[in-house]
Amino acid sequence: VTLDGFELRVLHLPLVSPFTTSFGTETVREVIVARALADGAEGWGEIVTQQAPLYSSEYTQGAWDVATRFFIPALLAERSLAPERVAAVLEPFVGHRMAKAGLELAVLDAALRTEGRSFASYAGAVVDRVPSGVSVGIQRNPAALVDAVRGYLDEGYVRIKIKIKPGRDIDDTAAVREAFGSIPLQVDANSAYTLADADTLAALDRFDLLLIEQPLQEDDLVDHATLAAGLATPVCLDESITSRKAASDALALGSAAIVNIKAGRVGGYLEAIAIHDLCRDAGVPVWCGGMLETGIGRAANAALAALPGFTLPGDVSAADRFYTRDVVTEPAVLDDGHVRVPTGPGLGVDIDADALDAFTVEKAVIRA
Ligand code: OSB
Ligand code: MG
Repeated sequence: VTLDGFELRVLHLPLVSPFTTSFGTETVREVIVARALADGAEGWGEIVTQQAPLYSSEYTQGAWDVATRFFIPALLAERSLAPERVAAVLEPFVGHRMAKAGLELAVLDAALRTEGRSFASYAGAVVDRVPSGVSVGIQRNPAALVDAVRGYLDEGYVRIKIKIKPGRDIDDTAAVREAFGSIPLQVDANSAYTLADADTLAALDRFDLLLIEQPLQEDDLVDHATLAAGLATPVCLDESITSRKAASDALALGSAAIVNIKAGRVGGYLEAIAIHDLCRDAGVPVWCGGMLETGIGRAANAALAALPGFTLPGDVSAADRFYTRDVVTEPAVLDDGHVRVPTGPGLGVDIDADALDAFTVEKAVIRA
């Protein structure tokens, strides 16, 4: 496509309830939406950074700065640019993978809309709906957690993930297991532990969890391998898997038996597909993670999760798990525990311009 420019917006979307993890509580989702202007068409992407660098080193204003100062000028300097070349053009810049991913998605959406082809078909989706799991934040106490989980099970979610942290792990997990029996259940520590906590983490083995997600720090691949060797529960990595190379290293070291794939964290949907392919060849199950996406990233995630190696339910929930109003005209809904894979051109979603404007707190247009 020939790029004419980009529009970036910072959005503030109120959450239906606070979302608490081991690294903090959010009540408003701050996120960047990118619009690529190309050949008279447009394409949409989402930069999934959060307001503060707590989950990863990236954060909204940092992504805004690197995108407007470096990435967008580099992309616009190319006269004509295939979406498959975006990563190569941005490759000299170190890191900032979420910023790269959001811009790549906008270019990809513009190109696919021009061709009239869906992202799902382009990516290699093999199903038209994906099973929907839900990520449940830390609540006031285990009883409140059981209430929250009950609500999601009643809605039809097929897999529950609960957030844990030191002091809010064994009792919370036990309460959910005891209340609901043998439901598909997993836990996510968001890097809150060290190897010194190995005994506590081993105590989770008795709950027959699908997996434990990211118990240790992002760069602790060797410690994750050591921990995994002593646990019955499979270790799944999220934060640590920043690229195809990191995924292949983690598999070689035995640091992960399962991989969470998030396109933002790995620098784009094309890199995410490559990690899917790598894990599939290695016989390692993957599932699609989430970053409280708007309808833009949520549509892309549903398509990604439809690839054949995504054999575990992902954090691909209905939009109303987080938001009362979305920026797309037809927000994702839960139907029989599944979310539909969009089939229209590009991401297959239409932007609700009024909603987008209502949530916008900062906007910039950069032209070629
Ligand atoms: O660790 O998976 C995570 C949200 C923000 C940052 C990190 C994570 C999460 C979630 C939410 O768990 C998943 C979702 O978007 O549904
Ligand atoms: Mg996680």
